[in-house]
Amino acid sequence: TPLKSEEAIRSAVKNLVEEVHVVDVHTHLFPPNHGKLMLWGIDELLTYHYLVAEYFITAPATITPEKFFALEKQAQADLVWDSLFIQRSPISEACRGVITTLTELGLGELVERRDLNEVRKWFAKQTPEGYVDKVFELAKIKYVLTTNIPFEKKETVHWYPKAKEFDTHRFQTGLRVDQLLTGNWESIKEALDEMGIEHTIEGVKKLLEKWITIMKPKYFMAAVPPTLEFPSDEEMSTYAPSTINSATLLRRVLLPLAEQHHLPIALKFDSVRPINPALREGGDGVVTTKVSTLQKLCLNYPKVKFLATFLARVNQHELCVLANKFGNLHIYGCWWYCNNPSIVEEITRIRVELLGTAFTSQHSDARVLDQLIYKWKHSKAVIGGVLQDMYVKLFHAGWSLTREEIQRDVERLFGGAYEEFMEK
Ligand code: RAT
Ligand code: ZN
Repeated sequence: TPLKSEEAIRSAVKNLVEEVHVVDVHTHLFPPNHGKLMLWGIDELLTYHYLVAEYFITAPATITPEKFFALEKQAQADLVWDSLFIQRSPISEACRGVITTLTELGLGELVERRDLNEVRKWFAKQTPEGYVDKVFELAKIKYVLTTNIPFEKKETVHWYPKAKEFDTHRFQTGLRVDQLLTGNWESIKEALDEMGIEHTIEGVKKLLEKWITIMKPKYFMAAVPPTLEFPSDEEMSTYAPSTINSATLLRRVLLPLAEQHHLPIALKFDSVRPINPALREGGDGVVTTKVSTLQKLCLNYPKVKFLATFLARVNQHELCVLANKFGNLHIYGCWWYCNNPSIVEEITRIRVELLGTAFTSQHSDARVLDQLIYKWKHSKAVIGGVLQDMYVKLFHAGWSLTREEIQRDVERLFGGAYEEFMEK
C-alpha cells in the first residue's frame, strides 16, 4: 500500500535507513585470529590518526610527534583525551565519533562523568571475539571488506606459509597493491624474495597470482598517486618489455590480472602522501588530480570493472558524470576528509540526482573495530536525511511509493548496488 503523506514517507525512510544492514566496502579491520592487527578499544579509538593529527594542531611545542609516538599507547591516548575532550569540547567529527561510539555501547554515564579510567575498565572485560559480535550487531553490519597488503610482513605471516582461517562471513579480503602504482620496487622485491620468485614483470604477476589463491580477494585496491597518468600505447611502446615502473606495473601486471581473474580494481584518487611525514598515518593530504585518468581506464579496459572514490571535493561532480557514462565504473563512499556530515550531504545529493541508486553511498574506512558504530550512525543520519528529501520531491511530482519500494532502494545504496556491480 502506498504511503499517503509526506510525514509517512519521511518516517519510513528514516526508519529503513536506520535499520538496514550494510556491506562496508572498505575498512582496515582484521578478525580476532590476526592478533595484534585487530585494533579495538578506547585507547585505539583515541589514537586514531585523524585524532592524532587534530591533537598536534594545539599540542605544546615540547611534545613533538617523535616524543608522542615513543610513548605507550595508553599515554598517547591520555594526551589526546586531555587536550581534545577535557581542555576543549570534542566537536570535530572524529572527536564526536568517540562519544557516539561510547554512548551506543551503553557507556553514556561514564562519558557524562568524563571517566576515562572506568571506560578502560569496561573494555578490559571484553574479549575480541565477543566484541566483534557486539559491534557488528550494534553497527548493523552484514560484512566488511578488509585491506590486505601482500607487501607487509606483519600481515603476510598470518597467511603464508600456512593460512589461518578467515571469518569470511563477516570479513572479506581486498588485495591492496599501492606498491604497484607507486612503483615501489624495493618493497615488491622483498615480497618476491620471500616467495623465491624472480625479479621480473612476469615474476610480479606470479607473486600476485599466488596471493590471489591464498587470500581469495574480492577486488584489487590501490590509492592512485597524484603523479600517475594513464600511459598511452605510444608511451608504453617506448618501454622495453622488461622495464619495471608504475606505468608498466599498471598496464602489464595489474590490468591484465584484473581481466584474467575477473577481479575489479578499487581505486582511490586525490590523496597525497605524506605532506607532513612526522605525523605518520595522519600526515597525508588531499590534492585535486585529473578525473580523466579514470575515464581513460574505463574506456580502454571495458572488460575490467573499476570501483572508485575521490578525496577532493571539487572532483565529486565530474566523477558522477563519469559514472553516468560507464557501466564498468562504480562509485563508493565518501572518503576520509570527505567523511564529514557537510560534505557527505552534498556528495550524496549530487550522486542521487545523477545516478539514482547505482552507487554505494558510504564505506567506513574503520581502522578500529568500534569505529563501525559511529561511522555508520553518523553517515546514516546524513544520507537518510538526503533520501527523505528525494522521496518527498518524487511524491510531490506525482509518484506513489510503498515502504517495500523504498526498502529495496535503501538496500541498494548500502551494499546491494555494490553486490550487483560485483556480479555483473
Ligand atoms: O582514511 C584513512 O584511514 C587513510 O589513512 C587511508 O588508509 C585510506 O583510507 C586508504 O585506504 O588509503
Ligand atoms: Zn582506507
